[in-house]
Amino acid sequence: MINDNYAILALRIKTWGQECGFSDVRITDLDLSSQEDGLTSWLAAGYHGEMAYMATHGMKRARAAELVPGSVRAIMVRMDYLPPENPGNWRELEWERSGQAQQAVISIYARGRDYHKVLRSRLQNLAEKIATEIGPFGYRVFTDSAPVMEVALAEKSGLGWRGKHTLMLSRHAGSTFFLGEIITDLPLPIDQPESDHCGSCSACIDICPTQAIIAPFKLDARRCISYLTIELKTSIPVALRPLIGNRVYGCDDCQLCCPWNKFAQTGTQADFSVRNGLDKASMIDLFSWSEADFMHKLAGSPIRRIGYISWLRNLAVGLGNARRTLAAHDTGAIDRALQQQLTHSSELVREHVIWALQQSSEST
Ligand code: B12
Ligand code: SF4
Ligand code: SF4
Repeated sequence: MINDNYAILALRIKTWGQECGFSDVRITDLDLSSQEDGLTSWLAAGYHGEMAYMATHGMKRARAAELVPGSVRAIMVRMDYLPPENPGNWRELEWERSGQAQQAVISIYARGRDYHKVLRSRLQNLAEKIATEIGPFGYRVFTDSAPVMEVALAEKSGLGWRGKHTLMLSRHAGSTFFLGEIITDLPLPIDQPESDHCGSCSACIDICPTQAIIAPFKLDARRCISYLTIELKTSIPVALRPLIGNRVYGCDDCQLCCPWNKFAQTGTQADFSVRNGLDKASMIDLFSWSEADFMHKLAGSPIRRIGYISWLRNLAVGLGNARRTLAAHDTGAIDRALQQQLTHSSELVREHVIWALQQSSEST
């Protein structure tokens, strides 16, 4: 194919991408050598905590070309995830819920179907559409599934710029979207990066409950609530527990406060509609789920990946934090829920439940 034809193909891929449910599609080369120093120092500082896969893959994350032999480009996609039924004042509602100590706050991205499944199938549709038009070509689709620095690739492709919270931001869509890519051997023309629009703002750094954003563009994952409630499999450090509040799965605070998220786009995928009332659930209700309930109700949800033990651990921390906001005579329902799990077979669960029962308004 001659160059002009690749330029036309690139335009058509962008249109097909939109037909497959992506709000934006950009193309970049695979050179992430400028990220290698940053990645090395991030790993050397131990900011990845217990995410062993981050260390295992090491520099591979900055060498996307090694993932698919002969590959030269990444077709980067953005998929917006605010639930289709999203109310316009979603950010106010989210803040309100974080202030309601007994309500469970589950990160918005995790209230519907697992995005890995949704993006992978839409990316596969896009790749098959390309193959139908041009014949077989070399590719693999990824979303969060390969050791590759997706935000850095997306930044190069011009999907947006990297905010000081380290996430990708778009002037047209804020940051409430997932990234995915098709790594391919097609030598498509590349797009230009976007400039930085954070300016002097530092709202995300200031608001982070655990001060995980230790400097602009630099996150100590070990302090991030998303890491503590999703990635960490062991005991949550006691000093950080009170700061987690009622966030029982993930955290959205650094995005909720970001001025660019007034441009956040409602997703078009029915898959991201809220399931099981996870935007309105109380911690006591969720804590009463049996393991069978957890497995059944959360089938197809990203939350199931953490497993029932981490789920109970997180809820115990949230309930302990709620207990601290209540007068001693108002803690009855929480105490009963916690006491029922005091004999749980998991040492991890018991330890967090005991901690929770020790929290009281007098101890603050
Ligand atoms: C590991 C991981 C996490 C970890 C670590 C996050 C992180 N910022 O590194 C944890 C579990 C904490 C996490 C949390 C979340 N994640 Co996450 N995560 C990833 C994953 C798998 C890898 C990211 C990575 O490589 N981190 C490693 C470090 C080295 O990356 P880095 O920030 O790019 O590091 C650079 C800087 O540190 C810089 N640097 C280092 N030192 C210094 C010093 C100075 C002075 C400067 C300027 C720079 C600098 O250099 C490094 C290299 O460029 C990606 C998917 C993927 N495959 O890329 C999703 C991904 C980034 N996560 C995503 C999401 C949605 C989230 C959450 C919002 C989920 C939630 N609601 O709870 C939170 C947000 C937390 C946050 N503020 O980042 C999305 C982001 C989409 C978007 N709009 O950008 C991604 C892209 C997944 C996807 N496919 O959609 N995540
Ligand atoms: S996700 Fe929450 S804990 Fe993590 S950096 Fe953002 S505000 Fe901080
Ligand atoms: S809150 Fe401010 S500093 Fe943080 S990402 Fe948004 S614009 Fe950038």
